[in-house]
Amino acid sequence: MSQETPGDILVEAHPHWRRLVLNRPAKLNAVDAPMLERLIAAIDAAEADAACRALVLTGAGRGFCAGQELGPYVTPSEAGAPDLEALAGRYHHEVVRRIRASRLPFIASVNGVAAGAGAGFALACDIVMAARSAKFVQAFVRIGLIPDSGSTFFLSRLIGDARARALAMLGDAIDAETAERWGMIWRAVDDAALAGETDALVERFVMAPAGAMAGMKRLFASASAGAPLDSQLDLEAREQGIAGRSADFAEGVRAFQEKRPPRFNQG
Ligand code: T3D
Repeated sequence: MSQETPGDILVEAHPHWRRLVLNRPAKLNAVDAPMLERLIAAIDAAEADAACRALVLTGAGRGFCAGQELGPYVTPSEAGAPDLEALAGRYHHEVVRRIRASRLPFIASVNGVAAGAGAGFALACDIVMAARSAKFVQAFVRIGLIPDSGSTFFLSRLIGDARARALAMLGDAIDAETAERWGMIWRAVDDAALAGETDALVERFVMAPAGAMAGMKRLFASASAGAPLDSQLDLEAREQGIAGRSADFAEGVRAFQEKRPPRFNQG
């Protein structure tokens, strides 16, 4: 494992996966534009590494991510109000777009509070695993904003309109167990078990057929965008054609017939 430490984004590189750590623990890993630029660059670098098969996103210290840093940059002043449309579009939403468009499975390992855009980043990931003490807060309304970073999209699809609206409009925190019960996240685990459970999960992705993972991401992107069944069936057939021509499929069938575990990603 190698570790780059550019400061607020730590990149822990393992042979076939990377852990990206949001690292501003004194502010519960609140983000600003330069930090998000570095996060985007770290995602792009993992994407460009053909050997990389999965990414873990987590936070340093007791928080996962407290959303946009509420500092001078976003504080309205005599010079005027900040341009939040540009800020969201160029930075926060680029993170969400990249996670969703990536060929790589993303695991959010939510070690503590995920608030505002921080909750959006977690929910954009393919699998969300959270420490039992972690909380999810649609904090936007508390400061007079609307939920961005994909929050209205993800919440209404994951937990339904009634709960999504209540969380967004009230800004109440929910704990990880409630989030699991509501289907917002994959699993809540004991705090002490989070790191180990995350590593066990990412190792499964390392062994999984990478082409099939990328195909699934394309399919879920289309399905969750609200594609009609007919076009989704066409897309599934096309993706299955790609998967069916892959070395991983040949290996998977052989392994099944030979009653042994498959060795994917060799071809
Ligand atoms: O263009 C755009 O669209 C902009 C993008 C907007 C997207 C957004 O994310 S808007 C939402 C921004 N985030 C928030 O409103 C959350 C603010 N934070 C909180 O509400 C609370 O901190 C939490 C509920 C997350 C956690 O509460 P708690 O009691 O566990 O911790 P704390 O004591 O409030 O915070 C600990 C420290 O982190 C504290 O600093 P201190 O007093 O110890 O020096 C606090 O100020 C700092 N901190 C927490 N969140 C932020 C922050 N500092 C700057 N920015 C933050 N977002």
